[in-house]
Amino acid sequence: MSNVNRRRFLRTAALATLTAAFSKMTPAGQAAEAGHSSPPAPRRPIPVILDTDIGSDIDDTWALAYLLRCPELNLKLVLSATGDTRYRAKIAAKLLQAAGRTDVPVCMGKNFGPMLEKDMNQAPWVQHYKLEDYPGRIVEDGISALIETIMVSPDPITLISIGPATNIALALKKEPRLASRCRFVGMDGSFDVGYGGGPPVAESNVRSDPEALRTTLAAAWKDVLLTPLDTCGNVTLEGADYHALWCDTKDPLVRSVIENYCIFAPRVSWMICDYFALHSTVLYDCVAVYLAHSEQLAMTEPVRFRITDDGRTVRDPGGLAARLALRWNNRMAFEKHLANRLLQRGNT
Ligand SMILES: [Ca+2]
Repeated sequence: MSNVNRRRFLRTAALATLTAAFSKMTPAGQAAEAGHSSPPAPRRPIPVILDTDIGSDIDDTWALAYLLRCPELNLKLVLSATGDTRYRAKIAAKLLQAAGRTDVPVCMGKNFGPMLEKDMNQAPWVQHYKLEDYPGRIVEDGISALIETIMVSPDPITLISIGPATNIALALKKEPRLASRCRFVGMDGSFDVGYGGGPPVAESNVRSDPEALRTTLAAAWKDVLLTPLDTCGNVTLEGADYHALWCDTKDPLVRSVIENYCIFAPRVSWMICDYFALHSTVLYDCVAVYLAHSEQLAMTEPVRFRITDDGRTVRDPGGLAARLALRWNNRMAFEKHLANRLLQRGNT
């Protein structure tokens, strides 16, 4: 090759390399190269499982409705936890049906038999509802369904636990490897703050089954993130946003939540809930659903702690490890976000 031809060849080869490199760039990369910004590519929805004791306190019902309004989350199944898990599954199924989400399997966790009528605070809502009429899948052995869903998922599942950890501990005993394939996000504990802003207490989910939560948190999860009462214990909807939800009778999902609240309010035994036309109860479980897709509005920190036999969570340098959302960056912004999602006011 002559010198002229060699230079021509090298110039052509260099140009071809540059052209190839540029053509491999994403449109965003090309835009950035050209000095333009472009919106970030949307993230794939996070596959989640909801383990819930829906049917006792009303916050689980709000939390499931909120989850269904989060495009960041892809609900793979609902698992009912503790007590009469068939009663709880009926509420979940009817709510999913109202939302048009019968693609979501409804699975029953370990059934502890009939509950007292006075503890089934939403029973009238499902009095005539039959699980057999749910158009989607109903699974009696929910523990096996939980394990199978996690083990076959190509993407790590985020397990959202908003009830006692009874089912999860049972699943871990059957298949310990499931933890390494999941993130765990739970509504558990009370560290510096208790109910109503009082001193730390034995929080209900922990107190109901302390041993199950010990077993659960000792497993090798990809990540453990908890909202204790310190953050979830003071979230409510009120004022104009609550009024908008109260009046949103055209939305079958929101209407179902409000129907449940109207049934729950005069039945609940542990508080006088005569304010149900004006504001919600404390929506503890909604915070766990939020933390499954964002931590922007809360501050988290790693903490080690032990779980006492009476259900208290006590800091202990040699204890279980988790990240805790102990304080809000902006609780009011979270309440606004929650109302906006339920009211389908844009993707904020
Ligand atoms: Ca709950």
